[in-house]
Amino acid sequence: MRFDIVSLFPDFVAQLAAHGVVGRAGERGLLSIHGWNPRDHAEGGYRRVDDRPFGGGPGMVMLIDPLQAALQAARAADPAPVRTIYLSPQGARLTQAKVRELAALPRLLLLCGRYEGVDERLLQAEVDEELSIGDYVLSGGELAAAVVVDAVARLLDGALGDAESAVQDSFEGDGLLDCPHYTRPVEHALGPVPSVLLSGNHAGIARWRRQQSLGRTWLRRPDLLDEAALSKADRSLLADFKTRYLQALDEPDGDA
Ligand code: 9D3
Repeated sequence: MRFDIVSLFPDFVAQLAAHGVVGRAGERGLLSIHGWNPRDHAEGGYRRVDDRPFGGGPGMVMLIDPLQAALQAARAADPAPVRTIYLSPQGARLTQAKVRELAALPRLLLLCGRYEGVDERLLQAEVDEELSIGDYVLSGGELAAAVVVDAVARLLDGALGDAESAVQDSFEGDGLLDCPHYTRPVEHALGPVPSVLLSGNHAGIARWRRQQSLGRTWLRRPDLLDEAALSKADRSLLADFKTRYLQALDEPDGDA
């Protein structure tokens, strides 16, 4: 899969391509990342890429022409059809379902804004889709583009090692949060490892993990529980978790 990133910060793109799952996927030839700097497509000695907003107000707005030229150069660099995505606070929220959709495409062209944003006419003419990564304020679209690339890259066939598995993760599997994890030592000043995990009873371990996943989702992300398809056994595990959780709240010195 090919990613093109239009950004005023080309170093950022290089960093993204050099590390982690994304870097390794690049080394394995599963993806490539190409940066395009609108400043390289700006006219005149000053190489302006922004100007003051019509109507007044604070901040600057990115000019149409350098962005359009950068987008066109990126598109022309490869014949595969490309979806153009603008990362912006006004976009639809990125979800794992959207990530899966994007991972099936041959190319993505990611447009990163800076300053107050981009001239609306450029967006109307050149952008297929607008995405946000969440309800908090970033300084620009670059970190959001990195999130998109990372989330998409790990879904590409062969991107994850044997130990890593996309299917096991929250949101990729059954829409529940993950269970707690423990490793050595068994005895530690911070507490013991739950005995069921040391029992060798694989059915018991699976049941405990499922119950922890259900219980933690109920406690921390009840919104996810509304969407999850729970079996009869799941509902009984969760009911038991709730009973024991509420009992523990009643016992002032309870460790559970
Ligand atoms: C403080 C400036 N704001 C005035 C009301 C508007 C604003 C402009 C540009 C807020 C943030 C930004 C830069 N953000 C992004 O480009 C961005 C973003 C984000 O801020 N949050 C979540 N997802 C994204 S994707 C791109």
